[in-house]
Amino acid sequence: MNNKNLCDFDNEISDLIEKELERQRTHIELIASENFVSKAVLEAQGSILTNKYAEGYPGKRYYGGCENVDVIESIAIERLCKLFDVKFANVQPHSGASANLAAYNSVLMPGDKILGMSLDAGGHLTHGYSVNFSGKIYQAFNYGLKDDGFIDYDKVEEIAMAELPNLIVAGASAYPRIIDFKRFREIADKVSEKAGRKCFFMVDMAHIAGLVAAGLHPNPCQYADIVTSTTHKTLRGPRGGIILTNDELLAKKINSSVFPGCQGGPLMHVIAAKAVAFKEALDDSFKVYATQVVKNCAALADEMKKLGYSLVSGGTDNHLILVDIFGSVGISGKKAENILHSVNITANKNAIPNDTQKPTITSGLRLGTAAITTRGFNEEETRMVARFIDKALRNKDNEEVLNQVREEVISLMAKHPYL
Ligand code: DSN
Repeated sequence: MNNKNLCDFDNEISDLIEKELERQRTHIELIASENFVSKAVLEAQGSILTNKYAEGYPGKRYYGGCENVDVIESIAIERLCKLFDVKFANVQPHSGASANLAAYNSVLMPGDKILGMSLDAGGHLTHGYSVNFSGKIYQAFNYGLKDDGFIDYDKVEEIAMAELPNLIVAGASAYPRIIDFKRFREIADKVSEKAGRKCFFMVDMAHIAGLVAAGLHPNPCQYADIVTSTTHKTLRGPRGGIILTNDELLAKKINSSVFPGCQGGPLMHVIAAKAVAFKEALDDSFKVYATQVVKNCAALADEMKKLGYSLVSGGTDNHLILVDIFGSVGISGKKAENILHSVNITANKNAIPNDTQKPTITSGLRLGTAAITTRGFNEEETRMVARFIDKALRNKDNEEVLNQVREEVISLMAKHPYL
């Protein structure tokens, strides 16, 4: 076996990892779904647990030698249940999309109807988009936003009562406001009554999981039949997925749907890293962190508005804002993303409601504060970020100004080291 360190054996890959570390150290990270994990999470994820096959669940595996990984997975489940005050959890989904696939598969048959937020309103591919499995296996219906940028709950109810979906999904990738899970539950219950069969209510809380864990957003677990999430966004864990429920029968169906329904062997190194991240999120310091994420986002929204930018819904309650960049300064989302990249600011173009630009161009820019808050940014530094963005966009053809902004970004990041 090759016993060399990575840098000695494969300096091509090793150099690229070093370059990526340097990029992460020297750029302001504003992608709302990204974050920086701790050394402890990295250590668990990079561990020898990657060697182990453990198809099945703790105590009921299809392979021998699972005595240690059984305990690791049980600890991850126990911590996760405590974190979200929920009875049952599955920590095996490889990603948020896998979690959603397994969740749907646990209660739906092909051809059943699902109702989710449309992609251009801030929803997710797996909530019924036509080119995704969710829009192909199931009959998908969409809801959107009112003109004020808030979810149109009355329209959700109207569509739901007309189409009688088997499942309603709430949750978003680019929605800056608190989601009224109680209202969704009431709508699902009305559908169940009219249809004479169950309409399941599922929440994909991937973006806001860290805020929910810290008590800064209502917890969907008390309203939804099934809650899915990723673990790597505001929750600040390794890249992966989870599924939660308070219903014992559903928990059994979810477990069979994850394995053997949708996945084979679980990634035990990732599950160990999830357990470490859940321990971090249970600590009081995580509440401090998540509170600062929200404060920083409010500061970002306020400063962007002062600088003349229009925000979808007029502001934010959570970790992200959606800027109508085309409407504000006549620059498309794609162009804005490129200009910001040139000054070491990383963000992503995003469609806005009723977008006039193509999905590959967009009118919007999504900005999130989870990652910069991990790096220790306070509200004043977050306001500086807004001013950097403004300066870069308004001087997009002036190399001298762009170089100056890049230098300012690099010196700000030097005050907030990573690893
Ligand atoms: N790609 C994620 C995001 O950026 O929100 C959603 O899966």
